Order: sequence, then structure tokens, then C-alpha cells
Amino acid sequence: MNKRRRGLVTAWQRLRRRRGLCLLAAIACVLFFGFLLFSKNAEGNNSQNVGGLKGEEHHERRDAPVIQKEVDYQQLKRPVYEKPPLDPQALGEFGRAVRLNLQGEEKKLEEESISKHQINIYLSDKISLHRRLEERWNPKCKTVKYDYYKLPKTSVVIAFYNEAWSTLLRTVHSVLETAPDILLEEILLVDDYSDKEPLEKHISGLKKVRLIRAHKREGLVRARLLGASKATGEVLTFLDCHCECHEGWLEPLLERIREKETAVVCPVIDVIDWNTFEYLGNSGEPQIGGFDWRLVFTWHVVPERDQKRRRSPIDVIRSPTMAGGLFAVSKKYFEYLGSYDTGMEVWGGENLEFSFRIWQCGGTLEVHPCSHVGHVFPKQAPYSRSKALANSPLAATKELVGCKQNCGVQCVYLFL
Ligand SMILES: [Mn+2]
Repeated sequence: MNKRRRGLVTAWQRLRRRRGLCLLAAIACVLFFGFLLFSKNAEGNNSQNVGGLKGEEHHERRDAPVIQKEVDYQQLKRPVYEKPPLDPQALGEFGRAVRLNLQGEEKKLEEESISKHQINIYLSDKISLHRRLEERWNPKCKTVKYDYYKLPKTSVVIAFYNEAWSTLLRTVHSVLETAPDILLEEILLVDDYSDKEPLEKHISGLKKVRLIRAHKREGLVRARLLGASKATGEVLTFLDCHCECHEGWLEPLLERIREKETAVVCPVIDVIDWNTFEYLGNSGEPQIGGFDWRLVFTWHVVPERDQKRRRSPIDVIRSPTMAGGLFAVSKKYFEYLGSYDTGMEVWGGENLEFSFRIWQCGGTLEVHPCSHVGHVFPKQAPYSRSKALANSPLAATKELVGCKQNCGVQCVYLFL
């Protein structure tokens, strides 16, 4: 009996030991599969779109850019069109100032063009649509390599109303000649019901350019939204209709959005003189946007605390507001933010309202020092001040109330 019992006990102990081993093995298996599942999920979350995010801190994606072979790399960087052969003597080449010293009839035509457009269009018509610009970026920007296969593609949206064709077409050509083919989905030109000779004949032969027409005057905001609604690119890049893009302007914007989908990124806006078409640029630190008590946009130097946050002079700079005309945003994030307020009329105010919304909805508004785009600042604002300002306080009030529905973030009723 005893012997049998002893036998049973040892068998039982052996079984327990074996069961212990099995249990250990089972736990190891569960842990292993758990780890596999977790790492897969984390990967999935990383590439997850903002649709599933709520306005809290978002994770930033920081994959080190992969460096391709040099030949490959040059190939990937290639724009949609190469610039025509250089004529160094051509008017305004490399962004040089042009002074025509006109007399008589020609002088009259020049003055007429200035009073009509607030830009010297008489001169613009004489400058090549394909002119090159002098380098204006921090030399460090040139050393950054991008993984072109991983960058999102963009639709460039340009809204215009009665813009002179030469300034508009120079914008279009400069995009086509600087944006890598692999990154440019399309250029959407939105004609906000202009009443002048058709643009088609100038753009019909161009690859990737689409013209959309509003059926009535919509104003800048609704015209841009019309463009955005037709866009198929992952990123929306809004440009003004009298810009010139500097080499390498697009990649930093797209790289930043790839890294952080809730970042809305502006290029450094360089000045093109309205009278001489000189590309004045901005060699120092870029400035950031603010606003005054009338809710008018203002420029400011980067505060020290923000300078300290940056590890390199080519890191992005956080900006409270944007000037409005030039920025890139993930299409999904733009929709998540509630896009623009469609009640906005004509021009002005939408930039501040949209800037506040970005910050309130958990995103960031930034200026990228490696992205430079020139903009012709006209002699005077194209619309009367009262009309431009009519948007702003009203919009701010409306939007701070409406913000809750847009992105689920509690609002502070600053303007009520
Ligand atoms: Mn403008």
C-alpha cells in the first residue's frame, strides 16, 4: 500500500513538475505572441490617420530618412518639367531687380498695370515665366536627404480672381519646375469667377494642371475649399496666385507632415518686390505670426523660449498664427479640423481663425526654415480694409463656439 502510495506521489510530483514546465512554456508563448501583436499594433498606430485621434497629444513619427544611392536620388528629385536653358542676361534672372526707365506710351501702360493690379504687371509680362532664383535657404537644408518613396503626395491648390496671367503662370511653372514629379499629384487652379480672357490656352498643354471654375464669385475661402474638395493628394498645399517657389521648398513641408500628421506647416515667405520683381528673400531667422487687438495679422521675431526648444537652425519653428496664403496640411487633418469656415467672405480673417483652430484642436502650426517661397506683396491690399476686416472678429466669435463640433476640444470663449 505504502509502496503504491509512494509511487503515486512521485508520479503526481512528476506530473506537477511537467505541468509546471508546460505552464511556463504556455506563458512564454502567450508573451511572445502578445509581443508580436503589440509591436504590430504599435506599427499600425504609427501609420494610423488622424481620424481616430481625439485632440490629445499625438505621437510623432520620427523614422530616420533612408539615404538612397546618389544617382537614384537625383532621379527621384526630378521635377515635373526641367527649366529651359539658362539665359543669364534675361530680365530678372536669378531674382535680380529690373528697372525699365520707360517713357511716353510705355510708361503709361506700366502705370496703368500698377493701378489695376497693384503689381507692375507690365514688367512681369516681360520676365521669363521660368526664371531661376538665387539660393535663399540655410546651407544646412541642402544636406538633408529625403526618402521620396515615403513622403506623401500633394495637391497644390491655387485660387485666383482676375489675376494677371503672367504672375499666375509664373506660380504654376515654378511649382512644376521645382516640385519633384513623384511628390506632385496635381495643381488645382480655382478660378473664382474671373471676368477676363480664358486661361485654358496657356495651361492646356501642361501636365498635372487642372482648372476648376466657380459658377459665381465665392471669395477666397470657398474657392480654396472648392479646390480642396476635388484634390486627390494626401496633403493639401495652398499657394497664393503670385508666388515663385525656391528650390527644395516642397520636401520639408511634406516630410514634416509625414512625421507629424497634425502639423500644419508654412514655408518662409520671401518678398518679391511688386515694382522691380526683385526676389528679396530673408536670410536671417524666419519670423513667426501673431495678431494685434484688431485681430490683424502681425510678424514677430522668434521668442527666446522657442529658440531654445530647437536643436538645429533648420528645425521647425512654432508659430501662433499664419499669414494665410501659403501652407501645407494633411487632407485628413484639414477635414478633421473642420476645414475653413464657409461663412467667410472675400478675403482676410480666415488665416487667424484657422490658426486658432489648429492650436485648439491639438495640432501645431509651424514655419519650416528650409522651405522658401517668394510672394509678390502688392503695393496696396487688393480689397478695402473694412471689407477685409469684416471677417475677423465675427469669424473668431463664431468659430470659438463652433470649434467643439469640429474637433471635440473644449473651447475658451475669448471673444464672447
Ligand atoms: Mn498675395
